[in-house]
Amino acid sequence: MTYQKDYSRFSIVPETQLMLEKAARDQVETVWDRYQAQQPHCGFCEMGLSCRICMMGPCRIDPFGEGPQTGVCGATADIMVARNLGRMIAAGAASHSDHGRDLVELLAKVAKGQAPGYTIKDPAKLRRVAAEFGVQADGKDDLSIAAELADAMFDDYGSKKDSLTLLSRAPRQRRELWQKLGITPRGIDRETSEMMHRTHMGVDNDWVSILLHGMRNALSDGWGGSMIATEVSDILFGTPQPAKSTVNLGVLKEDQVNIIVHGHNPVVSETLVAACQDPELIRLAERQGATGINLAGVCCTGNELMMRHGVPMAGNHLSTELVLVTGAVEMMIVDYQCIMPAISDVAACYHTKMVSTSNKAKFPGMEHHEFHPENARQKAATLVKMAVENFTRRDKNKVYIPSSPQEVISGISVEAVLAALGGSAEPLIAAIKAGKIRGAAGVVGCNNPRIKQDFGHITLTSRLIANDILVVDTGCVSVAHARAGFKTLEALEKAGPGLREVCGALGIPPVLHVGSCVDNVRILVLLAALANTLGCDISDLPVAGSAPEWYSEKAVTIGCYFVASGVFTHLGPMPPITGSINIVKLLTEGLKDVVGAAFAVEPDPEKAAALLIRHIEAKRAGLGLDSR
Ligand code: XCC
Ligand code: SF4
Repeated sequence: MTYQKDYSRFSIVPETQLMLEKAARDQVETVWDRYQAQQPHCGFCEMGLSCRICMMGPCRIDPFGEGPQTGVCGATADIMVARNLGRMIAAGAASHSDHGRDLVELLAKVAKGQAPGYTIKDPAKLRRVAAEFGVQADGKDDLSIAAELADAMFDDYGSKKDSLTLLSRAPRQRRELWQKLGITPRGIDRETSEMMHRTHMGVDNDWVSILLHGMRNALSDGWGGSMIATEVSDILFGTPQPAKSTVNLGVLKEDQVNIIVHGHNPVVSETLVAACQDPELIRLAERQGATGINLAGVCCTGNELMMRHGVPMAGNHLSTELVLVTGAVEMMIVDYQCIMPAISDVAACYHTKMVSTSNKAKFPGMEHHEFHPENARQKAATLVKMAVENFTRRDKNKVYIPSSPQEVISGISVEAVLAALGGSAEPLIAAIKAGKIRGAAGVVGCNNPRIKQDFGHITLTSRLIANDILVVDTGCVSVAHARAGFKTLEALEKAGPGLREVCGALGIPPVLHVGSCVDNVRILVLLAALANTLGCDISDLPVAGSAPEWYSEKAVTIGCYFVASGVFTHLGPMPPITGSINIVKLLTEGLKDVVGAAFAVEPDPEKAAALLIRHIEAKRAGLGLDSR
């Protein structure tokens, strides 16, 4: 293949380029090869103009006006695009919220004493969240509170309510707006289920109405399922506190047993942290000729462990295969979401054992070891032992670790931000008012082979911090930023003078790691706290969101709940909506008059930076602050 020599076309990350060379030598196919093989992508699908919702179809609409202009049922371009987008939102919301449900189930099991190996690590947060759910804590022990809280949370998933509990965190103006628009989310599962219903043939055929329900469905994730996922994770595993860690392929150790966790839900990976520290298993590793057991993460389950335990991260989405190409991984343990099914084929070229752990996520070529709260501790020990025993099968000639670890400061929960600020958001607001910090941006989301790996993230964020905009990140961007050295105090040199001064005084980097994809809700909570302190709505704040390299349905949902919460949000890759000019206009313009924020799509990160900066300065002017 002719493109193989020029790996800088695929990624700006030097270690990725080196590993792609090794992959070619080892005859390993990667996501970039498969992406190339798919070119050109289907133009109908890219525009949202194909539909296979029913078996009168599948149907396509001709965007040039010559072929059919409706599906067999009569669906127009507007209806088709809206239904397709609606189903993307539903899938994203379902993914996050089902992850949240798994945590609530664990909380309930912990309360009943049925989950050995798990405890309540943050009882103070348990009590705070329980109070929000109306659980009386007086005189009760932690486990009784946990049982009642889990029950109350299960209720938020159902149909008994007309509003989700944690919406109370949103500013009053925002809640009133949602009410007026009829998009207050009622039950987490209900909104997703209703979206699937509405988009069945012959139900909701008003594209505006479908998209409004899309907002409601996304809000049920942001202020519902995802928020529950984050809060319960903090209660069970501890609320993150700033700590140092390391990133990139250099975190793999040539002389140790390397175990990688991949996926999203900390339920499995948390138990592995303890198992990897078991002195008996470490002695076993030594007997195999290793000097220890090294646990590292990729994707969001990696983010969860880094945030809470400082466990290093080996890479982000597009690096997941390349981690295995190092030939130094004894075992990869996956839970769910973003795990490419091809990954077992990569592992098969090396000695790496692949293990799946969730009853809802099985993969070809993986050994399935199902984790449940009841057996997780013992399963974790079994897997680590298997990994250790696999060390002697490693082929030293195939091992190549291309880089040395990059330092990173992680673990910035809202609680940690407020503690760093001395207990309240006031100092941050003062710095924004004084214009030292112009505003803040959440740069979040994935990698996507459509875009050179990390190029979108790094270019955009460099411009933002140089213009005194504080950046917070989650998901796979967090690894991109960390790899580029943005999460060290040295990175303050890249920041504008005001941001450098404020962050320098606080001893924090200009780019703050707030967590995994579900942890985007930490950004919502922080924005709500800022708006409530200022007595304004979220849409009045000098803030913006961006997903420069998004790929996943979850990212669509996140984008929608940010916009519906009043945050201007930029997307790098164009979502499949260009088949409907009405919908493009609504999402990029019209929504401003509806929810006070809209989307912008701009593949060029330089231009995107200009959009974000302009937006933030305009919001400053709106608040009566100085504006550049
Ligand atoms: Fe997946 Fe969350 Fe995207 Fe990374 S960032 S590719 S969704 S792992 Ni959320
Ligand atoms: Fe075609 Fe309508 Fe069926 Fe979609 S729902 S496949 S447009 S007939």
